[in-house]
Amino acid sequence: MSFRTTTAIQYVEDVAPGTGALPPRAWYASSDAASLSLNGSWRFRLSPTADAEDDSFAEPGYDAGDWAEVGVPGHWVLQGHGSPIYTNHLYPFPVDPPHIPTENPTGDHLRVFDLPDGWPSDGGVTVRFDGVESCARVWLNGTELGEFKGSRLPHEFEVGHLLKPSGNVLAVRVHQWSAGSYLEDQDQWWLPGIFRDVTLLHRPAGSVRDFFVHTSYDHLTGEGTLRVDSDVDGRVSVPALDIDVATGESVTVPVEPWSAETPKLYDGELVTAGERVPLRIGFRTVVLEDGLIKVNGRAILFKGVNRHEWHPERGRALDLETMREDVLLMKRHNLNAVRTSHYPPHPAFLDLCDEYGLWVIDECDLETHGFTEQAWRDNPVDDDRWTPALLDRAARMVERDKNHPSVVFWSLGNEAGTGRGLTAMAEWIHERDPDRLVHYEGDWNCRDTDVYSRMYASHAEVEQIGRKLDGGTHKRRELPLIQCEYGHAMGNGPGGLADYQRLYEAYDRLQGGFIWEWIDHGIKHPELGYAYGGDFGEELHDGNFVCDGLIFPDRTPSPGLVEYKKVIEPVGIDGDGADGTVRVTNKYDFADLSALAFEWSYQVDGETVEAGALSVPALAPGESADVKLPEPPADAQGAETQWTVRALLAADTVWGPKDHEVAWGQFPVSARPLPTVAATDRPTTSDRLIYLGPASFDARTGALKTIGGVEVTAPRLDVWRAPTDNDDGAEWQTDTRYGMLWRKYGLHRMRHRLDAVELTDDALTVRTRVAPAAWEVGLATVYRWTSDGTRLRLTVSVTPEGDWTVPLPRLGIRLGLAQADAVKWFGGGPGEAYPDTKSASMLGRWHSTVDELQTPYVRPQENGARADVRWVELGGLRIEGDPEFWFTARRWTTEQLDTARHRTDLTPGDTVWVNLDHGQHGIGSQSCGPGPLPQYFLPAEPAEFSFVFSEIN
Ligand code: IPT
Repeated sequence: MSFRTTTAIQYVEDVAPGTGALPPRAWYASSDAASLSLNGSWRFRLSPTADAEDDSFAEPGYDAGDWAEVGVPGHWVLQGHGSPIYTNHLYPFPVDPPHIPTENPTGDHLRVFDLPDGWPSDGGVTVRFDGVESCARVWLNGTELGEFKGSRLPHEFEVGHLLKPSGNVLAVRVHQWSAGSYLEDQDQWWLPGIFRDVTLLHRPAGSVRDFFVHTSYDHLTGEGTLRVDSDVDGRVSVPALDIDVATGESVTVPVEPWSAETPKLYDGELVTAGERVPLRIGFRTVVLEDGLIKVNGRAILFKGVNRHEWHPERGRALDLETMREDVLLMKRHNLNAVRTSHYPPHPAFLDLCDEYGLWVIDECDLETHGFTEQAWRDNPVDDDRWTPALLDRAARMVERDKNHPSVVFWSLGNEAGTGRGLTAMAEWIHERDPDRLVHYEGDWNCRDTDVYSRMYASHAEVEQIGRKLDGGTHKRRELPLIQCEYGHAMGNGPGGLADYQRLYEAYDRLQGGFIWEWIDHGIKHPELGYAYGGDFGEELHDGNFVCDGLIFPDRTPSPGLVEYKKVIEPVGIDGDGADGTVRVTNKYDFADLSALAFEWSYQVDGETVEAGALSVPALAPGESADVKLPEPPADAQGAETQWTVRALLAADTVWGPKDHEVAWGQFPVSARPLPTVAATDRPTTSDRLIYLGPASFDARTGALKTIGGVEVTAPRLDVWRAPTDNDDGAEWQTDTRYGMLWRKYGLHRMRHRLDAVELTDDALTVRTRVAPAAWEVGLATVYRWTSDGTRLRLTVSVTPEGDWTVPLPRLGIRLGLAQADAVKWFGGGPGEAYPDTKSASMLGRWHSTVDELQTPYVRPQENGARADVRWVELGGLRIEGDPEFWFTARRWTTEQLDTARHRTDLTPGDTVWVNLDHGQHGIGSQSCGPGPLPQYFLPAEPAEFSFVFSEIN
């Protein structure tokens, strides 16, 4: 005897995509057909299993008065019902496809609505769900419409025959887990709910059902061809082009082409007997030719990013303004491409990409990454039973998004291994839309794809591929490379972007890449600030691996985005300060430089003394020109001088205001005079103190106590930094995870042995050995203090002892100041920089505060260093470096920073801790990809560096 009544919920575990839905079609907003948004507050009831409740709630007259309410679009786990779960690739349930756990949070949603006055009575009506995670069963007025899976894809049902003028009851039962969950193992939060719009669409008699706008652009003739196929006949007009043709008919006229840089859209209209549909038409041709991805005859270079949909309070339920914010931020940071990792985005996002100009890789809602744990056994993409579901997903993406000029690639999905199902998807897509290319990274033989795509390949391998020395199948050798993911923006980083960009620009075969990823998926949390994996008591989770974006959860740009903006700037500005010329290179693929205004300025010790306009020809893409700079202002004796040349928007554009900075370059004229201090003062002792110039020291330890009236916690050698996510590295990278090795070798618990305090005629010298317990390695460290009576110079000499097998995190001194707030410096800024993340560090005079110097990484870690600092003033001291140094100041110690899990764990103390570093280890990308390149390592080597301290009044 069987007690489990499975029939009612069989669909949940059915590998089939669903039943009852209409065939997929283009997503558009009609000009004249009525529609009714069903977004808003819905009645909601959460059950622990799929079959805990019967379906009587769908019957008209059901009293849901005591149910809770949730907002649609939304995720119930972000609205007080249950909790989110974060796993990277592990399925948070036993892997036994297509079965899912008995514990299957199920949300019954109810919405009662009236038709607005004047709602037409002719034709049909559909209800469209733009996104429901992960499986839904739908009823209208007690009649079941069907069920579906495919969370980030639209599903539409015919409902005209069921509608009443008032009191309509739309009932939706949503299951968190379903067979579909096996296909949706993307690295992100599991967030059930009706998270995109629900809309009622009137379909007048004779209305368009589906249409396909085909455009192309012939770069030789300058003509565009348009043909709109529609399954209901009608006419197509484009007034600006004098086009008025029947559907199905081709027309060729001179046009301005569409590109991400010049997103020319023509407004048109498709008119059938029953409906008018606005069209936004972009003419462009995407081909693979000569082994290159070409648009409108030119090879393009992707300067892209992977974008998940994210909002810190609403999860993947994004409003239009948030989507626009993403696009504007991307445009303002010189990005030209988005991969919609790892599912089709809200369709309005693609409208924005068309309008503002971004190349799009539109990715299907498919990932089966968790099967990697069982060597891909039972992988649904290699099991024919699942193929209909895969094809359904491919069709729902392509049909929905096919009319967007911004979409140049269809991507089959992400991290799904290999298999016949993927081949079937690729074949169907190629057949349905031969005018776009197909992407999938998991296919290193490029069996199904039109591009060789990789993720996190090292610089060396990328270069090999660029040089066509990588081998591979015959087909692959004929294809260009893109890195669909690289530069892992988790925490501090990613490092090494400039080095990748140099390769992308050097080799034709390399057509750029997409940083992983756009935004940290932190969830706003009352106690933790932003929550990440594990903060909701998940049984399995991957911690802060979900916070790996170029922008913070609140969408403030992180230093990684500022760095990327500089690295991918579309204008090269290189100069020679000595001969006063600047070489300007147009790195756009399509646009000339006429939209930009150039400006020169001249700095003396970082301060701008003169500035003016620089006239630069409107260079065509790829062209360079040498432009003469004006005569430099009268020589500033004994000062460091330089030119800065900036490219700014010449006028307001749709994405940025006039004077928005697009690119810049700096070139030195005269070098910095290094600070000197004549060692004329003689150390004296009295009581328990030693005096030298403005300073006092502890006579027994030689520790600095005061500089003039400023109390100082004595500087000591410091080699420790709170490991970044990239220092720690991903768990699967076992060999060179320095975050772990540094801890193993005790660099976070160095002891300072005092060997000697020596007074001589002109110096106080303190000899020490800095070393960790348990190990024989150490750093013999000598502090030598001299003074000319007003200024105090410290020279630190470091000699490594023993066999150092790891680089140092940092090398410098740390001191404490009793009081400090405002900070002024001459050096790199305004933001943070590290050896391999300092392209955007601009040499100048900057000011900030100790609090503002902190970079708010969601998981606290080393941050906030300023590079190439000549001098800094804070806490009543001026500190000059010989040579330039890295400056960091914070209200907590490195040790406190290291133990904090969230920003809210950091409590400001009384002391401001200041690190003055001679060196920093690079950042790299090892939280998922390669570590720093060798040239950014900080090896344990003999070093000597000095600082000059003086009191400022
Ligand atoms: C890669 C995934 O494609 C992406 O979704 C994300 O998880 C990223 O890693 C890391 O944040 S897969 C990786 C194992 C190479």
